[in-house]
Amino acid sequence: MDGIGADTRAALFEKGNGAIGGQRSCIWSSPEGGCDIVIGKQIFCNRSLNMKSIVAVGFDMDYTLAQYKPETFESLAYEGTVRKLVYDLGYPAELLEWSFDWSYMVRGLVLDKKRGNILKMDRHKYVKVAYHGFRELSKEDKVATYGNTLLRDSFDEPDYALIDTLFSLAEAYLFAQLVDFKDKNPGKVPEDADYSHMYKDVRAAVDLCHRDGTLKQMVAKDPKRYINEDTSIVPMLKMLRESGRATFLVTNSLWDYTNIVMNFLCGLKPSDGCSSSFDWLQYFDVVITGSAKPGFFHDEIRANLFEVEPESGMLINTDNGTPMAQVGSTSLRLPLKSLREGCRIFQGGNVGHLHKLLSIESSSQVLYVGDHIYGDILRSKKVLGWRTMLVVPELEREVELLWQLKDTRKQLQLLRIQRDHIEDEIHHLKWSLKSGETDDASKEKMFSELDKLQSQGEEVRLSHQQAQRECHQKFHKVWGQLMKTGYQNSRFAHQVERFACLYTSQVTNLSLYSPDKYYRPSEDFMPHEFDILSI
Ligand code: U5P
Repeated sequence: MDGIGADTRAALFEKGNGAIGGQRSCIWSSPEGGCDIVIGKQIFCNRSLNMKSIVAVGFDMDYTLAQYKPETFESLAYEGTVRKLVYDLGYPAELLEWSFDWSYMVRGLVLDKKRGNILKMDRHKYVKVAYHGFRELSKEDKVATYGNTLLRDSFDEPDYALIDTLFSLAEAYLFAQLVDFKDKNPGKVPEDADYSHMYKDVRAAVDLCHRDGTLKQMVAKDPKRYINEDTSIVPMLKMLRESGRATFLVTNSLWDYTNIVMNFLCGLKPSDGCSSSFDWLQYFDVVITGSAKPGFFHDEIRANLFEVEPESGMLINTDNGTPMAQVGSTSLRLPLKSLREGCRIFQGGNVGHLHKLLSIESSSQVLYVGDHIYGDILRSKKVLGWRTMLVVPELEREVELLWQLKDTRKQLQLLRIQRDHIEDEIHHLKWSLKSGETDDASKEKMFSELDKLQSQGEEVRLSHQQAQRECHQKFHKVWGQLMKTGYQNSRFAHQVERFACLYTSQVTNLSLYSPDKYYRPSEDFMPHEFDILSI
């Protein structure tokens, strides 16, 4: 690992490279001969990225640098939302008795707002798993509702909602509960509240919890309860800066909250009596709060840029009637007494402002790390041409399980091949019998062969189904594997593949690799090709 100090490296490896569950079962050896990396912490590459051409690395904060604990944080969002539904929007008080299973919903699901259904689909938008509230739809109902290919390209707003951030897990669960509740107690939900209306209420109430202090005040009081501590964030930021890259933060959170969360992540807790410490700013060149992503990524959108005075949180208008006159020029630094090591803090603005602040010449020199396909990754890559890395915390467990279940998965593939083979033989035999060119003795033999094949086929089909169900449930009891739907990539996986140049389970995995690494994707394979290494 070139370019990293020994202390930084030690701190990174202590956390990052420990075996999971005490088993060093799936260690990946770097082809560069550098180090072994636990498979759950690897950075996976969809599109070549040479870190040498990256001059600035940017980070989203919430659910990227700050990993919230869903069991406490999303529960808080859930409880706050229920209270708003009951006290502000007229939903019955019995909702207050409900409880939240934070592990039930997963990212990548799609809510059918009108029908009250929750769907998991593959990359062709074929709906493979469908629930109405918490009741699984029968295959017939599923096909009748979603089987029409013409319908398939319309799984989008406004009739559908995508559960594509971890922030959405609570609202998806509450939506399912409300659908069940309305079906069983039609008179108890507010008049005119159809499923879509209920979804709208839930969405608005969740959003309000994020904006009115319901959540943030609680997190500020006790960050440790809601956010995972991560001692490898500072070494990672140091490593990037030591390697000569500029670092920046672009978050939709406002300054006061950003400061609390970043203090916590960088090891400065309010209990140390330094709630207003700004030491963490030394790890960044620019911090943009209240960025209003994804709009931030469009530089044609005029958004005022304000500089933030860190101590008071006051905003200073940098526009002064001549937008960007000061921002673009290094000689015109604002005379802020609290400026730390050149790090400047802003609110609002757009990507054009950021590029000028960092003297970015080409957008392909920027790597941005985020957790939200739509909010962080899709727009920044598609609109702007930034290089992107998606943080998918679910991946760590998923790849561990893929490894653990390798024998079962192999078995599944074999059963699938066997099933296809038997089906082909059956068709062949049936066809020969139909053609009528065989004598009676041969026909009799063929009939008995057909019987044998049909019962064998049924046996294989059942074994395959059973193994598939077991495998599915090991990943998630209801929705199965995040990145797969049956044998196809899930819709979520398809989006990861299309929009994220890199993806990994945790942002700090960046520091397990050289900051100058050339990330290269594995070879693409079409069904007619074969992996040369597997023969
Ligand atoms: N947030 C909302 N409404 C939501 C979900 C999240 O306002 O429905 C807020 C979070 O509370 C956080 C910000 O302040 O958006 C996420 O910012 P980022 O760091 O991911 O950009």
